Amino acid sequence: MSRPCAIPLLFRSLFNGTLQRMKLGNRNTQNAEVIAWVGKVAELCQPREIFWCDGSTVEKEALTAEAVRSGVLLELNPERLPGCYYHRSHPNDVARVEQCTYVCTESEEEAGPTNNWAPPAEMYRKLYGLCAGAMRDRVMYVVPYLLGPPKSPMAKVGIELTDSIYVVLSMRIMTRMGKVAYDELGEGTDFNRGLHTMLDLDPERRHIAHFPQDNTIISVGSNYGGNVLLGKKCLALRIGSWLGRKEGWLAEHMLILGVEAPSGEKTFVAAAFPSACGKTNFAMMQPPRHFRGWKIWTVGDDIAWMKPGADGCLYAINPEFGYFGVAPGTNVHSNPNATEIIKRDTIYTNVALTPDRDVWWEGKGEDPPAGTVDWQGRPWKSGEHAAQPNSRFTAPMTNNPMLAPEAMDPKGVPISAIIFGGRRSTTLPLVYEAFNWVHGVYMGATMGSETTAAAAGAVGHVRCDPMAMLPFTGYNMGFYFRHWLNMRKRITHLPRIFSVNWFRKDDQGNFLWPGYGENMRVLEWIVDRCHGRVGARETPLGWVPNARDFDLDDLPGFTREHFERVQQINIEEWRREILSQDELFMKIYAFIPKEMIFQRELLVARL
Ligand code: SAT
Ligand code: MN
Repeated sequence: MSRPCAIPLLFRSLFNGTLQRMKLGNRNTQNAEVIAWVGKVAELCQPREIFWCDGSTVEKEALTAEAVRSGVLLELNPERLPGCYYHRSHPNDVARVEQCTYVCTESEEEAGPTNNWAPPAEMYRKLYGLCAGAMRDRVMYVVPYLLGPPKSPMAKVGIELTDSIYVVLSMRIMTRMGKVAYDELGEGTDFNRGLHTMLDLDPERRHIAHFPQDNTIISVGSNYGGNVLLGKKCLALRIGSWLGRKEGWLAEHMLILGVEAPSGEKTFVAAAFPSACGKTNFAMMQPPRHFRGWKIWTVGDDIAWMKPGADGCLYAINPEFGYFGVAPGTNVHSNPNATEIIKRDTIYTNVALTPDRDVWWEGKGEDPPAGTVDWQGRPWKSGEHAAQPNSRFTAPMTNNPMLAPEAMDPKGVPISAIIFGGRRSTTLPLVYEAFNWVHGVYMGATMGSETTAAAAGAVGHVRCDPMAMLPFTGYNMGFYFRHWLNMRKRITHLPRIFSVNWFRKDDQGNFLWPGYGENMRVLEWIVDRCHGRVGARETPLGWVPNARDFDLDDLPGFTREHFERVQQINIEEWRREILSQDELFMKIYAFIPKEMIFQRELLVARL
């Protein structure tokens, strides 16, 4: 840094002035509701100070300096990784914790059988008890943020109160944080109230509780991204899906990308894959050389808010402003764009650290240099994880050279295709297309995926993860399917719906499809289908590409036979697949729309 002393001094003056500024009313907002609520929470949590964030660069520098001073962040090698910082979380706090995540609706039925439910009054009582005096020796930061582009009819304001400086700096990357949110809110009272305190990171006291009826979130006892960056999974998906049902739109665990053809034609698609199944890679894909003149534009890599427009199309915005991506496996082959994006202004969490203050993870490419320490700060030993499998980078989307200009458009982008995908080593072909919307909803509702390190628990077993939303639907999953079915009536130009699987393997465990940039070939077929330019063959599952139509040129070693194998439909495997859907269907049987049952019967009959 060019002025090593200036920042801490500035920081001290900012902090010393805080209480005084509070009294003077300099809170960056005059919104009475916000001020009253912050006062109420301060009374409960008893912070040493209150810091009202404005999102400015000066503030970022001051907070970063404080985070470094207090050991929360370590500055990385400024020549190689300018503006980048390193963070280690507590080893017991490295992923989302679904068993500690609650949806507190008035009735248990509203939360439904796939969510942990508790009565709101009971949960408030318990969490207020845990929060009482919890910030006594800490600063409480007031973090205003906007989800979605300013002036978008779909944008929403949230305010997170947190005692974690790591959360503040991460929220500043992940959302439009600061004054912009107050400007959007004005005198209004419609904002999400988020309260986060780390407590002592005791997993026994960890709770991530949602109160959809009050547009409120309380998260205690964690400092891991998905549990504490309340704009992300908590507001943008769990509360978002609840609001979406109420207001006639969809909050989905989907990337959004634009495909630009050599003709200049741009087609936007949204794709739902579960956590750590390649959404970020797909959203930033670089087409292989064979696709000269084609471009992929990223709108978002994790969350889509989609609403029917006046013209009858389905429009999507990315509510986020940054990427919270899985580090392991990120390299110039899997995601060349990301390797550029994360070279500056990035916070790394739980990756390994090299002696020259660079970062390392499994699948980065080269071997780690001698003296590398692992994510827990211990000398790394070969054969052990250097980076935690769910280690992450947090980087601003404005670093992305392929950021779609439309990502800033308040009206969003029109969606031509919706893609559902999972991580499946068997059964699921590379690509097929639904016969119609209702069939597509059934496909999404019954998708299964092998579990990953993004959530605490065993990895690698197949579980039903409808629309990749099992951990994120903030209400009854049966009602959620009904809402998807009902959307059909509100959209004149329905997107086509596809299923993809990049992860199918042969009996020896080798991947049958090269994946990564080559997924462009699948995308080309999908885009051509959307524009009615290519035919397809009917199968029991849906429409599949005619082998002659699927672009395999310039893909050495991959023949038509390989394509047939990755597309193969094995009737026995599919019978087992349908039986495995019982696990979810039985659980939500009382609420499941009958269309889902009929679709299943039709599939059985076709098989
Ligand atoms: O940890 S997050 O929930 O933010 C990321 C993910 O699991 O999708
Ligand atoms: Mn995600």
